[in-house]
Amino acid sequence: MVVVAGALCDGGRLLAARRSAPAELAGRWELPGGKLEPGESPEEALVRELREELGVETETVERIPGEWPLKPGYVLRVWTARLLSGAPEPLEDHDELRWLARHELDSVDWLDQDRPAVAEAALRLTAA
Ligand code: DCM
Repeated sequence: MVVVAGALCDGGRLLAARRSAPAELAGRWELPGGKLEPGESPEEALVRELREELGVETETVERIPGEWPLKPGYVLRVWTARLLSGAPEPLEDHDELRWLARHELDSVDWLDQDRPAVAEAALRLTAA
């Protein structure tokens, strides 16, 4: 099973989202996303998840190479994404959002499995 997550970049900053559940992950920060639904491409799933969780319209830009193991049977794949409209709000699954500049990326406690993708996304952060 594939879990997709988005490195949403805007104005040279990356969006970090603090999980509100489950208990063992609550308080840790992640790249927002979720599980594919039947028949969806990963990119479609990510656009849907970001709409549901954050209330924004986005488009995927590029896959960050690699995949990272989650619980048994699940892997994490990450895409960079661009904001098309809206301002992210923590509508579901998160209780706080922060836009982080490259030098601020270490200021939140990322989920271990998200850290390699965050490091790669940092290299791709541009002012665009
Ligand atoms: N997950 C993760 N990193 C992310 C997004 C999700 O490790 N950036 C994990 C947390 C859950 C699983 O994927 O175990 C499914 O996520 P969700 O509960 O958000 O659907």
